[in-house]
Amino acid sequence: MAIFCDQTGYLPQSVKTAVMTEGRFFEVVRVEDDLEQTVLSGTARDAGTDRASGDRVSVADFSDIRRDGVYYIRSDSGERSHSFRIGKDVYRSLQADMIKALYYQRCGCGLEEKYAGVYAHPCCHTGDAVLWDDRGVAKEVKGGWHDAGDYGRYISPAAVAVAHLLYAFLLFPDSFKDSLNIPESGNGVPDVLNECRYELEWMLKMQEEDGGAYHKLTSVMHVDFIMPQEDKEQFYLFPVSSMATADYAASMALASRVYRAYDEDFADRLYDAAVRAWGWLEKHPGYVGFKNPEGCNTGEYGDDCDLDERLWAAAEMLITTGDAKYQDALSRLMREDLTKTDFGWTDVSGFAALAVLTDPAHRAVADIADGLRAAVLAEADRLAAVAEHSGYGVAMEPEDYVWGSNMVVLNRGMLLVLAALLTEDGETKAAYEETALAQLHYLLGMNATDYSYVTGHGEHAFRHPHNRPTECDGIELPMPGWVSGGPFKTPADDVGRRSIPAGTPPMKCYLDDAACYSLNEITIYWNSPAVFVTAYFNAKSLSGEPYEENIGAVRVR
Ligand code: 9MR
Ligand code: ZN
Repeated sequence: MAIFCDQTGYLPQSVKTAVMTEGRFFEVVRVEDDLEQTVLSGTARDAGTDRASGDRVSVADFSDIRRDGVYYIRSDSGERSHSFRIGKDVYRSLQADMIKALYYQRCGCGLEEKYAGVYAHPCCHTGDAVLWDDRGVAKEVKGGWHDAGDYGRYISPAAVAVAHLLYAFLLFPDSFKDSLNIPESGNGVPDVLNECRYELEWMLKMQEEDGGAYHKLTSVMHVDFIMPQEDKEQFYLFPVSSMATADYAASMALASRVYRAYDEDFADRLYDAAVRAWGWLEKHPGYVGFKNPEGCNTGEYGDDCDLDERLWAAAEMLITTGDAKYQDALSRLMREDLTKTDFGWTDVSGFAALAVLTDPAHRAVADIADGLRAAVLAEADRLAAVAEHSGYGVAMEPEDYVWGSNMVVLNRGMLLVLAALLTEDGETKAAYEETALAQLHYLLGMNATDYSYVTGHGEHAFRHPHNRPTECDGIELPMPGWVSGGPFKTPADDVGRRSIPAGTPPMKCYLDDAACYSLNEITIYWNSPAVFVTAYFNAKSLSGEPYEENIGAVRVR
């Protein structure tokens, strides 16, 4: 028997639940100094058998407790949960750490002790890259974030990660006031934008003369577990793909809007890159895919459809430029059979909805906006129903536990946040928010493995990410703030395959083992949606409801 809770904690005004796998009677104990006091007792609600975990569960509701403090939950059979906090700032350092984690991925520069502490290391990956298709051509493409536990850098994941963060900043700016202690801190620009700029400056180098964006910048094979500065492999610029170029156009257009208020010149460079990328897309209306060449095992990020990427690009171009020609492109793409609600690297259609529906100037015609809004709300309702049937309150069906399932959880959290933003009716809005918050609770420990999937946050946080520097820096603990990929129903790495018996329920197919790259890697685009969801709740909790004001225009629609 066990009791699973959000190990970081709960906001005072929010719904608060924990999941018990046996037994029904529970007590919530408040801990202050050495004093323990039972502040609430009750009977957990039977929630039947949870399909994704196979667990028979009941749900303990302790929403009535609102007082700041440290608590834990115990059952009549003597089980106890990890301790957690109640307070309006419980997710504050979480958000900061999840953004700061990206700083540790910076490539092409040294990480100084002043900012990186024990994780400091010398400069890495400074050599020129050569074109995969024309080895005689060398280019300087230093910079950007290492994508994940490997040292590759890929355009689509980069575009998506930056977009999650920039939208979080645009919509919930009040939750981005903390300094991250990075080299640019104190320059008058919010640190989240400083950190994103490090990635964007690299992206600006990843474009060909004709506007196309290289699909990726990697070595041929992943290197062994060595520090980044020891990796002396040749890096290659792999061919342009239409998926990468459309993601590129979209993210550059979005970024030019965001940075305009801080740095006109930079915004102009981003704008120009976006327009040139769009030009490439116009000249190449057909799908231009990417497949890893024979013998290359670095990330592929393949995709057999580029229409959702083009849809996103058209939406961002329309909103950034106001030019009617993008309206036509957007209308045409809206007629394709595409989801409109995804925020992952393969399927980016949800960003088109985000762009159009949060545009204060309502640049998209009503037809388009109505179509997107209807799609968002329908998907939010579907997800709410899925979460309702999950014993853990998570909006995931058993088959949704794919490689990087925590990204799916968090992208769904984002969609629910967007639905809340679009909803006026107080009760419906609160229900969307509650379900969105439940996705964060799942991530932070209210799940069948008992792990908080964010390093350094929670009494039982995972500690062994598949991340090269973490494995070889000789430091016991990983940097705080990394989101694990999480359970995967059919593990693809040897250790995961060998150690997890066939038939294990999907939500339990997880190991906190650095060898498990398909279960426990970290990536920039698993952190970024977690920042988005967290930022919404921090904005609301730490400074009233500032987003109401920021997206006022949305609510009028
Ligand atoms: O996140 C990616 C996941 O959705 C795919 O199923 C998987 C296999 O193609 O690849 C993941 O991406 C990895 C990338 O290829 C290389 N860098 C590490 C990424 C995370 O595991
Ligand atoms: Zn590097």
